[in-house]
Amino acid sequence: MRAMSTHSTTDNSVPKRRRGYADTARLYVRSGSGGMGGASYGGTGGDGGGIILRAKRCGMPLVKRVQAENGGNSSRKGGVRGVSAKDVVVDIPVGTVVSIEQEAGDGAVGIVGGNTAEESTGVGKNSGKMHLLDECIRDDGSKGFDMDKEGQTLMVAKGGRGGSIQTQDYNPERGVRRVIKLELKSIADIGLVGFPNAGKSTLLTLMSDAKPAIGSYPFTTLRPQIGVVHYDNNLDGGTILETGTSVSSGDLGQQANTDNPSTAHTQYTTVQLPRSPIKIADIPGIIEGASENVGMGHKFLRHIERTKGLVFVVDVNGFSLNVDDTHRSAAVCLEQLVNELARYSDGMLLTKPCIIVVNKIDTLEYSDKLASAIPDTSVDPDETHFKTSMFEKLPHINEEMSDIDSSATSGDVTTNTGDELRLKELYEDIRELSTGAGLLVHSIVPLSAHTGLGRDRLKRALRAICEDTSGDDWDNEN
Ligand SMILES: Nc1nc2c(ncn2[C@@H]2O[C@H](COP(=O)(O)OP(=O)(O)OP(=O)(O)O)[C@@H](O)[C@H]2O)c(=O)[nH]1
Ligand SMILES: [Mg+2]
Repeated sequence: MRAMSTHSTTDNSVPKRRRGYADTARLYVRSGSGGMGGASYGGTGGDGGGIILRAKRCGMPLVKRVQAENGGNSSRKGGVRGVSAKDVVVDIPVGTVVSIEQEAGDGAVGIVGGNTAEESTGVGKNSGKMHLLDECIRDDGSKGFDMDKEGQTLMVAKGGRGGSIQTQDYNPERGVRRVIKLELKSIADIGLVGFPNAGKSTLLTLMSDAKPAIGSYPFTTLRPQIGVVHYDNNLDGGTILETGTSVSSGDLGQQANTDNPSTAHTQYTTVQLPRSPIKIADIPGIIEGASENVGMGHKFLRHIERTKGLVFVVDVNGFSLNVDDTHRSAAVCLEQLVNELARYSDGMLLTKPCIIVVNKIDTLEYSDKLASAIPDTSVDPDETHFKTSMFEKLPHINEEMSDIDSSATSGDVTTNTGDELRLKELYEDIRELSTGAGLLVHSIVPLSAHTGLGRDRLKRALRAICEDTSGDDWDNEN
């Protein structure tokens, strides 16, 4: 069995928390050519190293080029059998679709034969057979493969076989050079995470056309549901595209006189492009201990691994699983959720931008006034990119916003109610937690999935997250 070396994305030096989640990547791969055989004494050259992709729970590889060594030549003195080169293994995220973007060179491409994958490496011992990209033909005739199971391996460039009695004139086969395209499949743009009963499915119903089951008992949702949030151009602001038309100045509405620019002027029509809809995944509730497989366990978190962002949904009144269970405040629920997510796949879910929805705000006194006291940070994605937590820019609710009772509930409410204090405290707790955990919080959205209060703010925040150019830029910024 041949040795292998690994280009693991977990080995690089980019800090875990700030690594971006690029959806696509290109990888130039070059497998090694075989070594020369020895015609006069029947010697066999070593095989060239191959390039293998392995599905793991990780980000896209940061390397752009991967090259394997050539096999050693056969020699009377050094060894009748030349030394075979190591295969190179590159880890890529589970859920990546691999295809060939470009073949490089001429005769170097598509060499059939060479070492078989099973022989060449010990990779994927527990993950079944190694797949060979050259043998994975899609319906449209192109070569491509979906890496959707953890541990799956795919040989994307085979090493050339060493020259031997079986090859013409003992000449070796050459390696393969090609550009491989890696694309992450995504089931949804946004994932909802929260304790059971927080109102995730009710929120999905409010925001989208989905009709998930809703129940006043924990674990109503048993499998992921997808809802599509549509954006109305007039209400939600479509992209304005300006198109120019040259029109003869003395003859508006007639044929444009483009031959004589002095008499022509430009008229603009504005066109609103529709905002693309956003897909939201509602998954079963998570409770503390999920990483040890309590409740529904982590089974469903993989459905939100490939989203652009997360929405943490907490019930403003907190949560208890049953009457005998300890009651947890909304802030404690959020903390436990964050802890559970941190234990999942090295905390990769916490690298995504997120929104924190404080749901069931309608159960508070003066809910709409209280809701407006929480600053709206749903910036237009065209104007600003948020690469760090918005909380770093948000005011402390006590300092700059003075008191909720004067700024938000002026008029009919003059004193702090218990609800006001609770919301203030929650805001500060969330700020502390998100700063401590390094969350990329876009905003806190006070919401009532029942009455629709906060719906537009959430829509804007979702759009800001989805339209923000994520990915590699984040690495450079942080
Ligand atoms: N008062 C109030 N009740 C709500 C609100 N949103 C949801 N509820 C209620 O909370 C309960 C749980 O709602 P679900 O949407 O099923 O909660 P979930 O988070 O999907 O729960 P699981 O599927 O068990 O994880 C239901 O009785 C809802 O009617 C809200 O904004 N206000
Ligand atoms: Mg549900």
